[in-house]
Amino acid sequence: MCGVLGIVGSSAVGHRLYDGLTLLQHRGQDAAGIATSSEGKLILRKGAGLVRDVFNAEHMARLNGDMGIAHTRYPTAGTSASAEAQPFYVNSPYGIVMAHNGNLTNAEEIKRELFESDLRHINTRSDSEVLLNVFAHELQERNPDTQLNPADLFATVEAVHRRCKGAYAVIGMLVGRGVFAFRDPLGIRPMVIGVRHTDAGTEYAIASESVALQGLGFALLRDVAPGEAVYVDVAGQMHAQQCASEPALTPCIFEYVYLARPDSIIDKISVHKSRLRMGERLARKILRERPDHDIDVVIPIPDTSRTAAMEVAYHLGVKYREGFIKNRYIGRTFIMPGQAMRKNSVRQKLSPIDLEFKGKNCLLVDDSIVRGTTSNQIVEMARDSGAKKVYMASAAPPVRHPNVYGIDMPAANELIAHDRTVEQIQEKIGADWLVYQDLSDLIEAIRYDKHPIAEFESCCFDGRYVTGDVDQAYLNSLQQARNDSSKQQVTDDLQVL
Ligand code: PIN
Repeated sequence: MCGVLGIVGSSAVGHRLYDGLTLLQHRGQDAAGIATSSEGKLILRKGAGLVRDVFNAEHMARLNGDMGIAHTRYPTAGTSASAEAQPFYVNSPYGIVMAHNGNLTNAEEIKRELFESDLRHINTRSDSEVLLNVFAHELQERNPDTQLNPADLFATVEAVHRRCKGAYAVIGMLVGRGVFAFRDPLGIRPMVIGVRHTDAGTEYAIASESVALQGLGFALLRDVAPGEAVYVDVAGQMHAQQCASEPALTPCIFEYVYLARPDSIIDKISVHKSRLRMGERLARKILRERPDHDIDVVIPIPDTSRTAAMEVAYHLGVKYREGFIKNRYIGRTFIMPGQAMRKNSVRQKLSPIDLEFKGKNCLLVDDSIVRGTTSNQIVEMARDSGAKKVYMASAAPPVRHPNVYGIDMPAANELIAHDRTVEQIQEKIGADWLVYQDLSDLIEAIRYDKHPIAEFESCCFDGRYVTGDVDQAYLNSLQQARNDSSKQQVTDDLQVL
């Protein structure tokens, strides 16, 4: 998962892109990049690390111009090499920079086509570079005018939809001409448009999450529709068109569970409210399964689970207590590549307040259990702090299958729930009782009031891959390419010395 952002403003956008990226930092902490366009020139700065580490005052002073795009990256199909920081650039046609959130499930096949028929060189392992080259090739094929006609861009996106499979929310810029964005025909990854009226003119911003728009003073206009392409030209005119033959909104369910910020609204649904409802439904399940439960206290595993945990406590009628204090100077464990690093950081990251556990039957609530590394150590910590019984509840169902649409849940064998029953998982994490949210409850918690989402992309829970092109051979190749050890072995292809 990654965060993307683009602005066409009536004044400089560099600092605004920076500020917006910090609001999308939770979507990826591996690398960041900003590209702006000023007087027909492209200015690009990108590198490995957090937004605050990649850009210094000098870079910011040079990122001039009234339009630009930005990206914050977590590696999925690619690697964590700094050469794969985004946006990527090709010089023809126009000079295009592009950044992408998602994962192409047919990247290898397209790579071959690009090499053999389109005569394009792909230099990294990133599927975003593949996507950019497909886009550039298809745009060139349309012999576009010097000033881009939006119809050519829309025809290009149509062709991209035909060639590319998987999940992609894309932001791009044609140097000196405008900023474009599009979302795959199933709208798997989120993308919203914001508007801001100023004395100097109307400005548009497009972002992965509405929290970035809000922070920059843009009003949320709407979501980019699945399959739709949007183009904001240099004059600040917005053009939009549906470019997919059969669009169907199928958003990633995990955005609501954990990925997105609670203050974001995705596909018209408040992430915060969906998490409140997850808590309520989880409490109902607990009461169904254990009507005579002996839970004394509900303790969240910070941060994401707090919203659901509060509702669990409320509906169970027991106390809610903060029992784990998080060291705010350490990053998200889920988001750090490498199992060894993850294991180490749990105890560094969370420390218990003993008196909240001592002699009590505690229900620990987490947003999800993925690898189980955290849960295992947390249960142990609760026991060490004197808990009488340690129960564990997950606001999401068991994560049993790899995600292929842009979330790093790589090898099935790394997932604690893969090929295990709930009882076996309970035993493995050492809890006295383990309860998971049911998938049907999770869906209803998000899709309240008959919201028009027909279905969710929920492959990690049910193993159903909505793009229809994912088979065991693909999953095996992904496992090979993405497992933690091979990620660490990869080095940059582009040897800039
Ligand atoms: C943590 C959110 N959340 C905690 C992410 C850990 C799974 N993990 C998913 C639980 S926070 S593990 O809100 O960002 O602080 O099962 O893979 O160990």
